[in-house]
Amino acid sequence: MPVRVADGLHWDVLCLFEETKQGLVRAAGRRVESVGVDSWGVDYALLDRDGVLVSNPYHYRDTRTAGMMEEAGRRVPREEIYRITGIQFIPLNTLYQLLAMEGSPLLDAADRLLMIPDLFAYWLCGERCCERTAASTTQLYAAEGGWAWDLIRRMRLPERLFGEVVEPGTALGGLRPELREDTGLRGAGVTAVATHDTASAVAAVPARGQNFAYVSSGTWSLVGVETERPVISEEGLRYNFTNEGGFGGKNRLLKNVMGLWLLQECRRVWAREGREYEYGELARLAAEAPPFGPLVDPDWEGFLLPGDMPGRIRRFCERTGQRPPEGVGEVVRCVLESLALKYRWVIERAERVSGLRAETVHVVGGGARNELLCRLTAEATRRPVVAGPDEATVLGNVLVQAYAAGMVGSLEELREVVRASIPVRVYEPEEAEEGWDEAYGRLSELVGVASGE
Ligand code: LRH
Repeated sequence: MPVRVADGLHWDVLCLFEETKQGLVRAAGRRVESVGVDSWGVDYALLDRDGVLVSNPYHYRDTRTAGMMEEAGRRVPREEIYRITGIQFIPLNTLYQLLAMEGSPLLDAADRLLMIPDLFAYWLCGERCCERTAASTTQLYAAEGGWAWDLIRRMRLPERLFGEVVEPGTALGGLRPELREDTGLRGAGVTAVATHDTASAVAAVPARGQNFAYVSSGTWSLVGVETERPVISEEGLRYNFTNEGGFGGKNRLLKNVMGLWLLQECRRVWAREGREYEYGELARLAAEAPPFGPLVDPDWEGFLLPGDMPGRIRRFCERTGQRPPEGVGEVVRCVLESLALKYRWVIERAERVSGLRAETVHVVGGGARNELLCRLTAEATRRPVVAGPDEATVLGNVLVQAYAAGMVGSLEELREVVRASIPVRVYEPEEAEEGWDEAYGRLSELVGVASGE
C-alpha cells in the first residue's frame, strides 16, 4: 500500500521487503536453488556510497512530477528524447521523477540508482546492478542499448547514479548470510529475471509466432505487440507508443492503458461509503446493466491520481455531453466497455506502427479472470481472446530463472512450457458488429480530443 506523508506519496519498501522475506520463509524445507524479483517499473531507490538507502522511494502517482515533462522538453526536444529512448511520455517515468528532485540534498547524497527490483535483489544478495528491462522504463536508457549518457548529461542528472546493467537471466550471487539464517534457504542464489513485471508477463504469453497482441491486465493494462527491435517512428510518437525491453532480445511496443485502477479506486470510494463489493458482485451488476451506455477515455489524465473515481467518471461524461452512468452496475459497465474499446484502439494502432497483424489477443494477469472484461474485449476487438495465465508475471519470472539454469533454451521454449502447463480460456466475438462499431466510433472521438487525431 502506498503511504502518504508530509512530503508526498511513498512506497513502504521495508514492509514490502519483510513480506518478501516471509514469502521465502514459507518456501523453506523445499529445495530452492534460485530466487528472482520482479516489480512494477519506473520507481527507483537512491543509495549512498555505502549502499545505504538515502530516502524512502516515492510512488509514481505522487504529484511532484507535475510540469516535469515540459521541463524535460525544454532541455531536450521531445522528438529527440523519443528518438534516443523510444519511450512513451507519461509523467510517471523515472526521468521526470528525477527532474522533480533537482536541487534536493537527497540527490547530492545519492551515489547509485536502483530500480525497485534491483533494490530487492541487492538487499537479498548484496549485488548492486540494474537489470535491462526495468532500466528501459526510466526513459534514460537508449533504445539501441546502454544508458543514454548524452541525454542524462543534457538533463543535468548526475551520471554516477547509473551503474552496470545486466541482462535478464543473469546469476547475481547467493543470499546474504543473515537471510540464509532467517529464511532457512541455505543453497539459494539470486537471479536477475526480466525484472520489469510486464516484461515477465509478456515472456509468459502462451502465443506462437508473432501475429498476436497482448493485454497484460492488472492495475494497468499494458497493451501492444512484440517486435524484434524498437520501432521508433513519427506515428509511434504521435500515438505515444513505448518501446520497452523484453526477454529474449525482444521489444515490447505497447501503450499503458489505465486498466483496472479505475475500478480499484471506485471500489475504495464505495467501501468508504460503507458499500463493500467483491469483484464477482461488480461483474454481475455490470452484466445486468444495459450495454453501449456512456463511455470514458480510460487514459484521460484526470484518472491518474488516487481520488473520487466515480465522481471523476461522472464529470468526464458531463463534460463530453453524455448522460453519466447511474448506480454501481452502470459505472462498472462503463469502465469495462471503455477499457475493451480502448484496447481495440491501441491494438489497431500497434498494428499500423509495427506492420504486424494481431490475429488473436492474449489477456494475461489478474484481468484474465475477469470473464466479462475478456468477453467484452473479444467483442470490441472483433478477435478471439485467449485468457490466461492469470499469474503470467510469476511464471515469466520463474521460467527466466529456469532459462538461467539451462533448463529452457529460448523464449519459444519458455512459451511452450507455459502452453503445456496452464489451461487457457478462449472467447470468440459473437455479438453483431454494428453496436460495437458505433461504440468504437464514440470512444475514438473521445480519445481523439486528447490525442489530436
Ligand atoms: C505494471 C507497470 C507498468 C508500468 C507501471 C508503473 O505493473 O510495471 O508496466 O508502466 O507499472
